[in-house]
Amino acid sequence: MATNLEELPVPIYSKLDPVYGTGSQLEEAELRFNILNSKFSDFFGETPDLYARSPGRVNLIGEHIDYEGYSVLPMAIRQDTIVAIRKHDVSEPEKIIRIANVNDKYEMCTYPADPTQEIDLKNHRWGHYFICGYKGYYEYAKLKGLEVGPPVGLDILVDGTVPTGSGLSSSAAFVCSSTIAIMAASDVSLAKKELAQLTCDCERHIGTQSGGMDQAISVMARAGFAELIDFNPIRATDVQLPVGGSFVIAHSLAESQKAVTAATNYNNRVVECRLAAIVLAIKLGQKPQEAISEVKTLSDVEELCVAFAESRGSNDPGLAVQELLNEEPYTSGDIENIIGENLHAVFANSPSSLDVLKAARHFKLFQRASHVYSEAKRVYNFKSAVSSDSSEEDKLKKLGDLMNESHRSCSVLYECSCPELEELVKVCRDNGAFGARLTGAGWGGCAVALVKESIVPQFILNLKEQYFQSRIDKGVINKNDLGLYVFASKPSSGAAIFKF
Ligand code: NG1
Ligand code: MG
Repeated sequence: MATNLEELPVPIYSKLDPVYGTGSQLEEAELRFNILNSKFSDFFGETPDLYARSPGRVNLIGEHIDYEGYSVLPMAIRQDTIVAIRKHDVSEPEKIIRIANVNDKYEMCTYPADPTQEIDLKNHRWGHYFICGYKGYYEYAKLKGLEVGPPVGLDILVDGTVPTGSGLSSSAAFVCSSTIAIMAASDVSLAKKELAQLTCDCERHIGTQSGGMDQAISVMARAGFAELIDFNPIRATDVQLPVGGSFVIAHSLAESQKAVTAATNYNNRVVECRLAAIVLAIKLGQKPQEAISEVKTLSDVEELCVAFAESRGSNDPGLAVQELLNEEPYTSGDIENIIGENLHAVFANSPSSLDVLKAARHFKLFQRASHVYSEAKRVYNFKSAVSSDSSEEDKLKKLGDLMNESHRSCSVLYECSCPELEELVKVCRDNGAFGARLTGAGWGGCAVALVKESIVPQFILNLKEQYFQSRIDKGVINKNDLGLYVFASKPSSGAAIFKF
């Protein structure tokens, strides 16, 4: 059943409890907002106009397939980013954006108010993520012909609790809360599904060729549910997880800096998938020039692959991959021979793809395409296992198996794991998880494990002992911060605006 919530705008609240509930969580939130308020006046000598919050997420299944057009199944977590904003009056002389952070690890960043400024990708600064949202808002306004007036100065204060570089989408939480803050401060509101698309486009200004999963869940999540997110058009369908199970998130402590490693990791995989799709299309009879201009993703050639599979009595697009692509990595020369075009010409309009070509030695088309088609199928199997009429225990086992298969595919075929994640996933399974896998882009960051609810406290203790203790001893993390690196999470709610 579709929620239809995606047709509504981001809610505006005058109190914290619709988002932060009651008890200790509410108390914590009250404290955060008090600190935000007083630091805001310390920094800027004024009070904010409003606050926007957007959560991080954990992806339960469907990794590295959103940018290939396939559905994914994440849930929002309670950790979020709050952006406090004050828009200067046009009469105020300073046309500067000042972005401060409650955490003094992050120095204040300043930018000109000019929304057409280029983001300096060679010099990564944390404030760039706000500018992504800022630029995106003005591009949207221009596209829709909105009268938004000349750019003015902005005072911004950020408070983020999503651990960075962890695969929990601190970046999307920041980009979404920034975009929502600048829009709300400008009295512009739009339906969540449009906002999800816009914020996805916004984050691409940082130079990663992201799919839209993180922004979609951050904007559209509903408390108590995971969401099946479909793309083209973006849509969210509530998924009620089986009772008796709980998702535990644990950080491998290997930090993955996606904005910095894009050319060899994330964007490299996007390029490999595109090349795999073009080669498949040509092998399945499409004219090379037509394939190069029309085929963008593996989902674009799914129909052709399925038709091929059907001629052999199957309906699995993976069969076309098995039979038509080589397991041996392809050199650029190999691919150019098949497609009859220079690779630099294929990607001439995408500077970040040209960076990938410069850095790549070869392209693993077989492995990447096999992962994508099989992972897309696992998402649907996960969704149907949840809604099947098996016992809750059987459902949990089935979900765990699918998570394990997903991890194996990420690790072996997509090669986006790392030694720390392998060790952590193993520790999770050894301690009784139904299943465990890396979550998010990988190459570091977190694992997610599905665990019987009744054993969660003991499970977390075991992880502390078997994975984290040696790292505490080596000084990698502080013992008192453990709660930030391993915790159980319930599905939390999506973006919201606060005006008090
Ligand atoms: P992380 O790195 O966890 O924020 C990234 C992408 C997602 C998706 C996953 C892999 C961004 C903003 N997000 O997530 O769209 O492709 O990797 O499934 O780049
Ligand atoms: Mg991210």
